[in-house]
Amino acid sequence: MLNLTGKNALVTGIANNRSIAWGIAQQLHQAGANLGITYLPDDRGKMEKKVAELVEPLNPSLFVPCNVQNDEQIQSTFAAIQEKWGRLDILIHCLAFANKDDLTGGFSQTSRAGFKTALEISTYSLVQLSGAAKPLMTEGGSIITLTYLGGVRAVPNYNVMGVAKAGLEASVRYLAAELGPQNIRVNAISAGPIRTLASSAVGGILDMIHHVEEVAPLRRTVTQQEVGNTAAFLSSDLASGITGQVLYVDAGYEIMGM
Ligand code: NAD
Ligand code: 0WE
Repeated sequence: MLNLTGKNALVTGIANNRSIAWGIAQQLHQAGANLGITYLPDDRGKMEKKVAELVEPLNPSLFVPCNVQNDEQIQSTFAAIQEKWGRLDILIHCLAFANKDDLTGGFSQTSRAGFKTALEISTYSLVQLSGAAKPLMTEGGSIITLTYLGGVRAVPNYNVMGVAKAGLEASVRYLAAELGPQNIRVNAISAGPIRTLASSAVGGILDMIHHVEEVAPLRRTVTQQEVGNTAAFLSSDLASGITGQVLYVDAGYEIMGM
């Protein structure tokens, strides 16, 4: 049985009840993990209230603001973990952002600023959070990030996010190589398209989902819960021999040629 009792897990990327991170947090909680949740703060405190209400049933012992563009917030997040828990076992990186204009039209028209934003938030943040987690993962650990097929194939309109995901998957390999001697495993889950806040803002996402439903071996898309189950597995000792990998949770879509 999958058992995460006694493990401390930090989950980033919950915005609402459709977030993939929410599916992951629920499965980690069910497996007995002690949860810390971060949220992206806004000026009005609306996000804080919304996410706090959502995660309340999971009894998080840590609930902190963490905008990954803000070094101080990252520092204070890990200072809080050090102080309250003393040790971190599981880090879930489940966030991405690109400007909306950069997710449509010609990739060659991507601006310098848009490229920088997408890679800073979606790619560099994994490197930075992992670096901050490293000294706290004193009994080994598991770091998990979320990626998408658009990082290895040219998916229409995914554009600069595809480049960010390619960099993210390469970062997984370099982090796995560096942190392996400390028994910290680093892996990515490549999820098929799921309707979330981020994906619903994308034009044509429903057509993409219908295409997957026709072509994928399982003839359907995947759920947040299925991604959460895979994250719980990768977090656990059942996955003790797996690091540096990209694991597809996509109803088999990635293997198809037509
Ligand atoms: P979502 O909108 O629920 O989650 C994205 C999260 O990123 C939000 O919680 C948001 O607050 C956070 N975020 C954005 N900018 C941030 C910043 N500067 N600092 C901290 N947090 C920030 O959407 P989602 O689909 O659940 O996305 C989660 C992850 O899953 C992303 O990495 C995404 O690329 C990946 N993914 C999504 C799909 C899909 O189809 N939905 C498929 C494969 C991979
Ligand atoms: O990684 C993602 C979503 C990434 C994303 C989405 C948005 C929309 C709103 C990043 N930044 C933003 N910025 C916004 O302003 N996915 C894997 C879902 C997704 O996004 C696509 C897809 C799929 C699938 C964009 C184009 C084409 C396909």
